[in-house]
Amino acid sequence: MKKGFVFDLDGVITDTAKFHYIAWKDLAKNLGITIDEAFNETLKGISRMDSLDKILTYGNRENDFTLAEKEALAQTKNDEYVKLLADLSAEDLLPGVHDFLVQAKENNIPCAIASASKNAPMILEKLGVLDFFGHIVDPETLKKGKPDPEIFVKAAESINVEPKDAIGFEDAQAGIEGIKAAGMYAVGISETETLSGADLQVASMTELSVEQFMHI
Ligand code: B16
Ligand code: MG
Repeated sequence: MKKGFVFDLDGVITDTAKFHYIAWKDLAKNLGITIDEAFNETLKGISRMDSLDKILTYGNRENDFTLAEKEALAQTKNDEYVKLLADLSAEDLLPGVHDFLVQAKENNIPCAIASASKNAPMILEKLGVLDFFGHIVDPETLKKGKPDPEIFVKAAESINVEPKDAIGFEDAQAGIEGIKAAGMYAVGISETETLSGADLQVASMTELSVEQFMHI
């Protein structure tokens, strides 16, 4: 019966997609590949290496690089991405997030992060909210990425909550599918897209209160 909250990072806690986009766009350009914002949408929630593979396939260059070369390309992208995060601060929290985390703490509801990002701990620290989370799933430990439920099941277990008593928050379709496959309640957060399969969808976390999840 003990409730718990499991949050995606990019698109739920903060909007780092715009920085991923700049870094991927620059890397792709150097490889003779042009990506636009619509293509960037397809990279949301997708791991770094899977994102690179998608870009190379999009540019018909999927067979042009060895694994070592691809790892070097992913590192180059990450170096630029991390530089773009230099000024990240509490002001970059998405609306309603801080209030919701404070309410969760007041109600003793544990929170975990289920993000594909290896940069999650550093980003949460810069945003000033690291201490609200009992656990951050390390994406290196996963066999499969979203939409596989593994990351969400691990996140719930890490805070000693059964998946059926956990509420997951996601901005990407792959994430909603993973949350539902984990047997959890799914809250979709998106102003622009309809997230199919979500139990509840809102445009922003300002529309949510911890109280409404106490008895579901
Ligand atoms: P990194 P999420 C995801 O974050 C991003 O949406 C996705 O664009 C990115 O490729 C992925 O993290 C990996 O990030 O390169 O920092 O390890 O939405 O799962 O919080
Ligand atoms: Mg996301």
